[in-house]
Amino acid sequence: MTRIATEPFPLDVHHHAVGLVVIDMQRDFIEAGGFGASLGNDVSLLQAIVPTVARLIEGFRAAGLPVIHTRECHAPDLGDCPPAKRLRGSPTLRIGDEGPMGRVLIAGEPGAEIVPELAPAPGETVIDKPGKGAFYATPFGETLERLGLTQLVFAGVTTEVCVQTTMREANDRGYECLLATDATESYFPAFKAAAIEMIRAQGAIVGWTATTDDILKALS
Ligand code: C5J
Repeated sequence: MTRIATEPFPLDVHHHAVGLVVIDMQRDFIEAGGFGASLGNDVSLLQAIVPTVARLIEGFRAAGLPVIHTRECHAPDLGDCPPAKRLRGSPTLRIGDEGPMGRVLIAGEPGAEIVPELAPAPGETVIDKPGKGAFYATPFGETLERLGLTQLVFAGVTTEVCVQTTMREANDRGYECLLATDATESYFPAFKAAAIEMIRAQGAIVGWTATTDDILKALS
């Protein structure tokens, strides 16, 4: 057991029970021409965290701890994409449309892949999820149980959407959740800051927060 310098108070991490969950570090959110950009967002903010996420992943791998990746994407026939999601707003490209990186947010298309710098290693679980939360309509919960995890460190994008949704789902299911604050990002800096505050407010009502350096120190 190791104590991490987390906020709002220290968290004891159990090495047999902790894993890293990397949310949606996909080309469609991080590179020009994808879903994130089609919604009018500046993707450069998200690109900037790739080296930090890579360092966190390497730390977990070096410690022999599980790394789970998620991808927000849909079946080619869009059978798992509710019209209310696909038709929302007026993006330049909708989910399923042909874009510069293939069909937007469709499983198997180049844009839905995780950026090459963070590619899953052989044997690491990749969860394809049609929703913002990783538990909805996926085997994520069964995967966590199979790996015997009770504590989850979170990284990825975007902080206030898929990362926070998954943390809230996990928190309700009894997992202790820790967000790596410099290994997550939002298209909206104010939303990232607010999500971090919401997560750790009221005595870690959703979970804890810490920097990647402090998390890695506890793993080494
Ligand atoms: C969004 C995500 N923001 N991965 N997806 O649509 O946060």
